Amino acid sequence: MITLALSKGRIFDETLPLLKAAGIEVLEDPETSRKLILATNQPDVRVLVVRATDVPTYVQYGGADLGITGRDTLLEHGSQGLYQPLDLQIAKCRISVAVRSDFDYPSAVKKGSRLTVATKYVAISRDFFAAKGVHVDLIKLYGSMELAPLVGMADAIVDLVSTGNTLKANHLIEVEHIMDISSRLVVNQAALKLKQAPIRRIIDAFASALGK
Ligand code: PRT
Ligand code: MG
Repeated sequence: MITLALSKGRIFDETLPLLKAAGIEVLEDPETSRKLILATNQPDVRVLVVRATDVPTYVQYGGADLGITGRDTLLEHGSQGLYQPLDLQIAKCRISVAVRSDFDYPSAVKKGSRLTVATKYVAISRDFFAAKGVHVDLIKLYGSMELAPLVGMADAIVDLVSTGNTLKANHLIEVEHIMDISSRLVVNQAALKLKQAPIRRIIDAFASALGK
């Protein structure tokens, strides 16, 4: 049995064409089914539906052989024990610093003042501001980061941006582009040894679907 961990939503949707290229069709829709283990047309391939931030954990501990997860999630989680053979170029976005449009970020940074930053991405933010020599107080949030500057809780946020509509709707502007994000295929290293042929077949099918 080959077990693949996926999160519902954009990653699941954008993975379907890649699975199809590997001859795998998921038999149920995670948006309507309450099942957490989904069968596929291949009797020896199944899909686990897990929280996006839990995908690396499932693969690391062998609950799943493979998973698909954002580079953001991998950087925050760490990638111990994970083999990362492919950048799948799906669920693309960027991770940025954003502030209220009336906040003077360049002078705050220049003056060396301490910046309060609200984010789900504490590790990425810590590394980014440390490399710039900016002192930050980080506030960990789990969602709706955009609110923090609006209610005076933070000077800035570090969050994912794709169209920019969410920032715009909340009167925030992007002031720094930290890095580009896309999703990666991650593989449990022990599973890769034990189930080499079927796992390689999936990696190769994904790679050729990506033109690699
Ligand atoms: O939703 P849940 O709390 O369960 O988990 P999650 O938010 O971690 O999962 P999900 O499915 O929303 O995101 C999974 C992965 O998709 C992320 O880890 C990213 O790698 C990738 N991805 C790509 C995105 C986006 N684009 C994205 N736009 N994840 C989130 N967003 C959010 C962003 O946080 C912001 O709130 O969409 C909003 C911004 O979008 P725009 O288009 O308004 O700029
Ligand atoms: Mg989400």
